[in-house]
Amino acid sequence: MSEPILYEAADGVARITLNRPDVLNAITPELITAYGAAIERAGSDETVRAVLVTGAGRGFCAGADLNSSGSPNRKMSSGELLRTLYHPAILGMRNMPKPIVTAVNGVAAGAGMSIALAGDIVLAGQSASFLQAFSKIGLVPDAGSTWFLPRLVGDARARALALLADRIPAEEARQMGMVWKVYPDEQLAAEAQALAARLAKMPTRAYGLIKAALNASGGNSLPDQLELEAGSQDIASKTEDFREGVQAFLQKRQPEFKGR
Ligand code: T3D
Repeated sequence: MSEPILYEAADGVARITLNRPDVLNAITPELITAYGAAIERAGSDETVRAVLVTGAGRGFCAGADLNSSGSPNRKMSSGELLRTLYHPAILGMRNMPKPIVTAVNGVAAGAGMSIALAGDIVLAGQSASFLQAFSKIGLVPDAGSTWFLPRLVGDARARALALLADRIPAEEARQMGMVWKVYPDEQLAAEAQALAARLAKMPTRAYGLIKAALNASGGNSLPDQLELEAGSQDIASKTEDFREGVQAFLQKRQPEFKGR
């Protein structure tokens, strides 16, 4: 049986591929366990400075595998499964102090849509689509969808998406604010790789601080957020990359950031 997650790292970019193409990369406990481990591995590898997540075949991820989710033999309840396997993976993505590009190459449904939206920059192929499939089978959105969606698309759209479970084409998802850019399908992989490679050459420590500040902003008052920014700037302004960035500007050349 092939591995449910493929992991390769080169030139500062870790590429994580959801790999059950016959079932649109539907999530089994084995897949989400391996995915969480891959996220952790990318986070702790100092040579990795950007992460790219995509799906094998014609789908990104069809959410929980309904063969295993619906099985009466399953050992864990839904809540246990989410708490022990999905949450570390989603939180691992959000808390990783490195940028994550999710390249949505086909349908992203249910928890697969949550994984897509947990990326820092979401790209999509023209034929990709987004589907809050949960209510269609009598479930509620999980793996972060009720947190990500209102923030990305606003409350009215989040409610309609969750309640109606309509399949939203990539371009409409971009217009709603879920997706940064949409590319012709045949260009998506190269564009996503180029973007991840570009991010891997940027000031990684500042990126980590930017992610942390944006993560905190939803729950912070303006004074608290200003304080957090000042503290983050204290750290960023002491990095080698800041010194290099200023020198490069003054010398009218491109900076060579080392991620330190
Ligand atoms: O307890 C818990 O686990 C709680 C956690 C829940 C988290 C969740 O994510 S709940 C939501 C689960 N996902 C869904 O309900 C989506 C189900 N899939 C679909 O609605 C459709 O497949 C899609 C809209 C995603 C794509 O449609 P389409 O027409 O492009 O493809 P298809 O023909 O339906 O699917 C292709 C194959 O993948 C097909 O297999 P076959 O007939 O070729 O042998 C289909 O059965 C399989 N597949 C698709 N989604 C799943 C799946 N197999 C298992 N689980 C799936 N989720």
